[in-house]
Amino acid sequence: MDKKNRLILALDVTDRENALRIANEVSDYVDSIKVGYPLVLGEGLGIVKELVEIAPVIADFKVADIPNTDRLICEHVFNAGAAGIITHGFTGRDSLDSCVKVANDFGTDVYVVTEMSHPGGVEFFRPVAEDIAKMAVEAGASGVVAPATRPERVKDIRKIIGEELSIISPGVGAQGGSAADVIRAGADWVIVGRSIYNSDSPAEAAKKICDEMNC
Ligand code: FNU
Repeated sequence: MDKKNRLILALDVTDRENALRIANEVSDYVDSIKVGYPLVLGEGLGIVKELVEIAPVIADFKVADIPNTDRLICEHVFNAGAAGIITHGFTGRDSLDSCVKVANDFGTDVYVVTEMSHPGGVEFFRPVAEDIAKMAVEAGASGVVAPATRPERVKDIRKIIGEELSIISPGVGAQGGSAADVIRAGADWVIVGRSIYNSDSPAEAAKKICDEMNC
């Protein structure tokens, strides 16, 4: 992903019309658009084919299954045109290897969740986040997902993964995190949803976050 704006839009609206309108409005300010279950279950995987005309798409399916099922999911997502996919890591190395192999075949990216950004994200993830980050490096993932709500954890995870892997970081705005703080802590991109797509002016909201990150 080209690092121009350091901003990834989390497009969790559920209908095509709003999705395309918002994506077009913010396209100058985002490096990628993240789609997940809300939009794809609402509109089908075909929405990815439409969105890639506007910006590269990351599919946030938090893939977490056996290697064969993971492979099938990744193939569908990359055949639809996505440039990247978010997977879980707690399913183990063989499952992650399966996703990375498909991504390598397509020339696309795998981002592995280390510790989730919501309050419950510390309950089970906290003790394993570092191990998952290490595994992401060893498996040849492109990057990891780490919480903007806890910049200190982004710092910890950056120490483990080094400079080669990217950190994409959700939790800015609606979840309480600050874009400038988490970029300073070592994140490469912030992922922002509600603060942009619920705004009266998504473009202005996106621009404001970009401006904040010139830190
Ligand atoms: P917003 N997301 C997250 N935390 O929030 N993929 C994680 O730990 C994680 C994610 C996603 O709060 C979430 O599903 F691994 O409205 C949503 O799509 O700004 C987005 O990041 C945050 O949305």
